Amino acid sequence: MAHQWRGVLREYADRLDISDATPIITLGEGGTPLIPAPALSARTGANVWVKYEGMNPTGSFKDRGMTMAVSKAVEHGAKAVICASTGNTSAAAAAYASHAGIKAAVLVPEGKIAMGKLAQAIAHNAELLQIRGNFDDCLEIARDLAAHYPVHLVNSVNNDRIEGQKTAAFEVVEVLGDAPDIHIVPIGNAGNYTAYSRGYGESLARGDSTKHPRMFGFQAEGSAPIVHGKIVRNPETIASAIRIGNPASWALALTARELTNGYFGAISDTHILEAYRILSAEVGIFVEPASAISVAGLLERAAAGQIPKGSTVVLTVTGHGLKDPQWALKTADGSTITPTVVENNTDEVAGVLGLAKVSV
Ligand code: AN7
Repeated sequence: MAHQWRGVLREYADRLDISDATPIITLGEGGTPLIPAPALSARTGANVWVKYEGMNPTGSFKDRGMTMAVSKAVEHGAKAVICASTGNTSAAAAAYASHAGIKAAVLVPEGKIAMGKLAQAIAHNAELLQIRGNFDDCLEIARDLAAHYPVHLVNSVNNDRIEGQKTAAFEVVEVLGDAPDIHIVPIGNAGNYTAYSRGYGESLARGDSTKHPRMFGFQAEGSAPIVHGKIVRNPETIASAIRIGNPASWALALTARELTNGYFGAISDTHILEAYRILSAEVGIFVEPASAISVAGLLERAAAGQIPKGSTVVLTVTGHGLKDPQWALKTADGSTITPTVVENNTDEVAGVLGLAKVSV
């Protein structure tokens, strides 16, 4: 009989703070594929793997943390959860809250989240409010509400989120048989950077791996507070998921970088979109722009001579391309691709495809 993956709380029950009193609110998250990327290995000389987190139930890595956060919220008697979001957290919060039969309220920056994510939150029956401000403003309000009203905060300032997300590192270690040499993630609030670092640290302590990977994290150039060491008041990037100027897990990320001899870098939107295209066209993996920054970061570090030949590198690509597909249809000069229209006729189609007829 086929074995069905049971979601990260059940699969890793022994490594999470859950008990018989914890209701397991799961949509089967985790167990995502770790995919070899020969085209990226060829470009860099490293042994490159892609952890495809878009394969989670709501299409992003946020599900790993949300199963934990919503399960613990329900255990504590919460009837409603709240979060601020650039889109993916709100989609996950909405889905897990609806599954649990509780309410979700989500605050998003007006006009700045991808259509797919907006649709998800509404489809899953969340109370979605667009705030006239950016993500950082939304988070401040969400924290304020959680402090003074009966709503449970499920942003990654809630440690349960980080705990759930650390399971991705466990999966990588199980598949590779050890930790990689380098692990690269996008950075928004730096929650995931922190979570992987914790997961790898625990794997090492258990004896499941022999080393801690160097953790590399990348922010978009117009939204790179950690890289530049100061809050960005008006963050800008086409990678809307990581348009964050004052990361919630900033301090934790600095500690994780120290611990792992890690690295933080900034990438331009142009290079993000180039990497986005390389990943979809040469590796066959479709992600949203924020996720492609892991690929762009790899290529930038390789060009700088900072990726040793033959080293094992894992890139986490955090969200599915179908959430924000418009970027796939844009050319480098910014115009939109319109597929060619052809008459309903085989010879016409063959002509447009440049096919010459074979004689039989
Ligand atoms: C696709 O949904 O912050 O550094 O509110 O959606 O752990 O914040 C999303 C973040 C990377 C950054 N890739 O992760 C939100 C939100 C994608 C994301 C990140 C996000 P963190």
